[in-house]
Amino acid sequence: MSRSAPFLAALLLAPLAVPHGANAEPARPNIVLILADDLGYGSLGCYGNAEVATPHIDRLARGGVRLTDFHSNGALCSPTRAALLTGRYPQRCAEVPDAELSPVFREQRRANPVQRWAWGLCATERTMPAVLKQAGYRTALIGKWHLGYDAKFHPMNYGFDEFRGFVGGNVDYHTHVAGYGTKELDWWNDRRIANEAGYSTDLLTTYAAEFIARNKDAPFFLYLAHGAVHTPLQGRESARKRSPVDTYKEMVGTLDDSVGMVVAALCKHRLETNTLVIFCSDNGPAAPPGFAANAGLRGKKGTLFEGGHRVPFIASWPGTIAPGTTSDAAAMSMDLFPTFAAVADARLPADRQLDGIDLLPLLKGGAAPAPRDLHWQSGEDWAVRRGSWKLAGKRNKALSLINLQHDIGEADNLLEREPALVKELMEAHAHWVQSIGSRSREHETP
Ligand SMILES: [Ca+2]
Repeated sequence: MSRSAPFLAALLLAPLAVPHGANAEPARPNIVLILADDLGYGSLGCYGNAEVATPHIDRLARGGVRLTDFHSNGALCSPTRAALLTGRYPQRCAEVPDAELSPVFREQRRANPVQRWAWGLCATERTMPAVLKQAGYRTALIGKWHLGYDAKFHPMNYGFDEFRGFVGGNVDYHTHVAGYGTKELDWWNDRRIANEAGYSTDLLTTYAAEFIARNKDAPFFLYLAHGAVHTPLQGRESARKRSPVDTYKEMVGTLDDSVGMVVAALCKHRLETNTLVIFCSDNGPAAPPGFAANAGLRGKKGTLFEGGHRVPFIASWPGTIAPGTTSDAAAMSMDLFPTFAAVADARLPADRQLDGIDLLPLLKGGAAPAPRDLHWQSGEDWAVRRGSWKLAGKRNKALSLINLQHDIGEADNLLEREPALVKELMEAHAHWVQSIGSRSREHETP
């Protein structure tokens, strides 16, 4: 009796341990997107950096798939965020006609046509949060918006149920005052500006954990867009004197702590096997000299060398994505919208062209996506990628042809040796520019 009782108890309890009973509808998966700001390709332990400690992000990578050829759509913050939320090249959707702007921003634009404050995500765009919300998801932006400052560009106009964070490019990590431009408080609770004491990365993490707890019984989409590791260089203890590199390492560490706490919140509410977690960055690094942020890639934030846009990407979904895998398939920020729509079984907008593709089959271990060209444009600089070839240029002139398979450091310019390929890729770029109606500029300063 004493030996059979635990066995009997185990049998009786067994059905309770199954997440979804035979008669229950399977819960729809949650989606957590953690976006780091200005985090370089080589700035994490799992991407070969031996100087920083990123145990939580490394564990996330060990539990899922890590991409080695993932790219931000832009070399700067805003273009990537526009692509990410629309599934489209940012050049399609980042401009707003004068008539749609409030007078103060219209005047700013007149005074300086490339002035960043006057631009934002077109109100007519169908966004990822709007589509997920329509499919029954609770949606939150916790962190950085950076897709327009005018009230008409407020993130809650684009499908987010909740917003905690800042609308600008960066804030002081302690005072939450806008890092440039207005110099005003930029710390929001939904549509109100409301400051709170605390280090911004930690505050955002707390909000994220609270959002998960509040929505544990409903499908949710959490877009945790950290300010870290964007400037200013500020650790948790602002008065402590350290070298810029040491402060930067601490900031990478705060990002890692955040990932650990978000994953812990999912585990606490038993959501880990029903939640897709993505971690990636919005562009290359702007790290202080002396920190090996880019694993030897050429260039950094703001350039169209690999160092400007090849970024870390990790996807974890225990039980659905095989642990400890890597893929060298090329993918881009704009692919996340179609991917999330597939996860949520949500309907993609039928009235406009999406440029991104569903990465879910790849993340689940399937074949690489069908071959496609990838394009970048930053100011007058542009690049096009076909297979392992990358042609980069400025205005109408091609400047370099690189075979990334043999030359990821972009040192060996093959422009003169491959004229036929250069011509093909020039034509591909020209066709792309024509197809998006680009005015060939990005409305942001680094
Ligand atoms: Ca950025």
